[in-house]
Amino acid sequence: MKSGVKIFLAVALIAGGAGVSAHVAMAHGGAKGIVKERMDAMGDLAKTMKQVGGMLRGKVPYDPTEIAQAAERLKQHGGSEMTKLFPDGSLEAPSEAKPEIWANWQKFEAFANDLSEKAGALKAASMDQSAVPAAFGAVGKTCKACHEEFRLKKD
Ligand code: ASC
Repeated sequence: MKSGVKIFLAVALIAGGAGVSAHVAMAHGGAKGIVKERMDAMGDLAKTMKQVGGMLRGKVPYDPTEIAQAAERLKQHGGSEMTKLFPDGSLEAPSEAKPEIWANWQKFEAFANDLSEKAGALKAASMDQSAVPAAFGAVGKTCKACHEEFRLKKD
């Protein structure tokens, strides 16, 4: 690869990463305690999703080992690791959690479990490049479904 192209790609990668961090820092500014912990966890999920998404879109070199590691990371965030970050009524600003979470706890729990399950399936698919996009899409669908139901709309 020509060095100019390399530099361009490096700058684009850093700028992309900084964009995610800046967005997360803005949305999560001033968060404390458990609200900060879960916003940080969501930020790590977003970053990990973007890392894999970047590979699938050819923005970052494709690496099945990194996809497997990312999938494991996504999986670890799900299930009880996710639900324990939502103690009853923890809604302090700048939380974007809806009170419906606690009124529909089983449904919320099911989404959290689904994250681990779909991420586990992505890990299992990671060595079969043709299976990765659908498995990755299923993880993203889980993120989206839970956000649509249980996260406040951003303006
Ligand atoms: C992300 C992110 C989300 C989900 C969602 C998937 O990377 O920040 O909220 O994926 O967009 O559809």
